Formats: sequence, structure tokens, C-alpha cells
Amino acid sequence: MKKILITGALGQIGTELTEYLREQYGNDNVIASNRSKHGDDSFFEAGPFELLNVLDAKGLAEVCRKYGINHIIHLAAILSANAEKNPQTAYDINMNGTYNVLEVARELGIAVFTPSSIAAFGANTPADNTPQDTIQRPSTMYGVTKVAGELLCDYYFKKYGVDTRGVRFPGIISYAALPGGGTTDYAVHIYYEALKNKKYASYIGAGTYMDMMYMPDALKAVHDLMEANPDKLLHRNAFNVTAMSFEPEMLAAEIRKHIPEFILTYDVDPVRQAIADSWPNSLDDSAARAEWGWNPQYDLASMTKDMLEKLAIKLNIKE
Ligand code: AKB
Repeated sequence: MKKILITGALGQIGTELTEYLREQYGNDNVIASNRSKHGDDSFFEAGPFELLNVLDAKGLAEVCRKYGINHIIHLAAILSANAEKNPQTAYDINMNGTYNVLEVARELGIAVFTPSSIAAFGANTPADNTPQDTIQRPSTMYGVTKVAGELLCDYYFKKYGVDTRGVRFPGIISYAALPGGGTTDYAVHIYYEALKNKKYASYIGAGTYMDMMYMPDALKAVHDLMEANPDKLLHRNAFNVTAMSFEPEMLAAEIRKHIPEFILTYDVDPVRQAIADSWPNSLDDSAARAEWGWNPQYDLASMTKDMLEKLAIKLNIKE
């Protein structure tokens, strides 16, 4: 039986992944953890929760022993835009957090899933149909920690036999919990503003393509790769995965099919624009498809329809 610890469980992905994995493995077998406690009571009533800072190696080991953890899903990290505001803290949390997780995994025989990101690529990576194995020289602190994390996970697999696996997530779009401090967040905020105010000023410029994915596909990616037959995995850290690639005008045009009055303007933020410009336009995810059956269900049209429906209910707005 799997006993799973999720770090950063109150973030955008963790909030939904905790619930999704509890449905698969049972509420008591998925332990949510976060460095602070916030959010709905229902989340904490549904299953175990531990206050845990990933920089506290001793506390991490204690929680793993207490519950007999055999899988860690390590989500705690500072995202790209926030990392540029405070690179030293981002380095500390992203690198030492990952190191602490891998060390406890080595000592206690725990498997580790850690997401990498499209941020692991840089301006001299081929931008279109970015290959699985290619040049990785990112120019952001977040990207540096993601590449180093991929390498560290490979190292622990090869040297110590720790079962490490990961995907390079693109921007994740969802309605349950807001993303915090990323570059792709505009593609979430735009839906909230479209419903609330029928207009949005994008900090990412027109014509800037980035890979994106709707949350249900992201949850399935984590579960499917965790369950994948290790004999079929030629890669481990980390697989390119994508569901769609778009730029702000394409997203606005799709929203206008549901909210015709929607207006998109631009107030470009040079820092986040520079980050986006250094990332791929579109990934080649054929290795994930071949090695563990990755096959996303949502495209821009089906995601936009579902997102607007679900968010309108959440915000109590009539579309
Ligand atoms: C970010 O924008 O920093 C994240 C990511 C792509 O890793 N959403």
C-alpha cells in the first residue's frame, strides 16, 4: 500500500493533487504537508496534515517515520517570478528542500516524484518542438534550481537506487487554488478577470507562446508516472509534458466565444516577459507518450469552456 507525503500541499497543484490521490489511495494514505496552514477546514478534516518546512531535514524524517511514508511528492518550491525577486531564498528552498527530500528518501527507501518545469530550458534551447534531451542553460534562478534538481534526482537514482521520477510541467491552469509567483499565472488570472470585469491587462505580451495544461491532465500525469512500469522508463528526470501552446490573443479569442464583450489589453512586465521569452514556445512530449502513455485530454477550447463554467460557480457569477 502506498503511503504518500506531499510537500507544498497547499499550493496550486498540491491542493488538488492531495484530494485526487486521496480518492485513488484512501484519505489516510496521503499526508498533506505545508510550511504554513491556511485554507478551508474541509481540506484538513479530510485526511492527515503536518506543518512541515522542507528546510527542516529532521522534521521531514520524523514525519516520514511517523506515517511509514514510501512515496514523497515534493511540490514545495518558489516559482519563477518570485524567485527573481529573492534569488537567495529561492536557491535555499528549491535546492536544499530537494536535497533534504532526496536524503531522507535514500535513508528510508522512499520513492520521490519532483516536478521540474519548462523553466529548465533557456534562450539557446530550440524553442519550437523542444526536444526531450537538449541544451539546458536557463537564465533564471528558478530554472537553475530546476535543472540542478533534475540532475540531483538522476544522481540519487543511479548512485543509490532511489526511485526518482519527474515531469517538466508547463503553466498549469486551474480554478481551485490560485498559482503563486509564476510567469504563466496570467493564463489563470485572465479567466477570473474575464468573469468578474470582462477585461484583463496582460503582463505577458501578444505573440508570446508558452506551453500550458489544464489541472485534470496535470493530476493524471503525476499519478500515471508514479504508477508507470520502471522497466519502460528510459528517462526519469524529467519528462517533457504539454497539452497546448498558446499566446494571449489566442486565449482571449477563446474566452470571447463565451464572453463576447471581453477586452484584452497589455501592461507588459519586463521581468516576467524576459522569463517567458527565454522559455520554449512548444515542447516535444513524445518520450512521455512512448514511455508511460502520456495523453492529455484537454485542449484550449475544452479547457476554456470547463474553466469558465467551474469558475463562474466558484465566484457565484452568472455567465
Ligand atoms: C512558473 O511560471 O514559474 C511556473 C512554471 C512554468 O514552472 N508555472
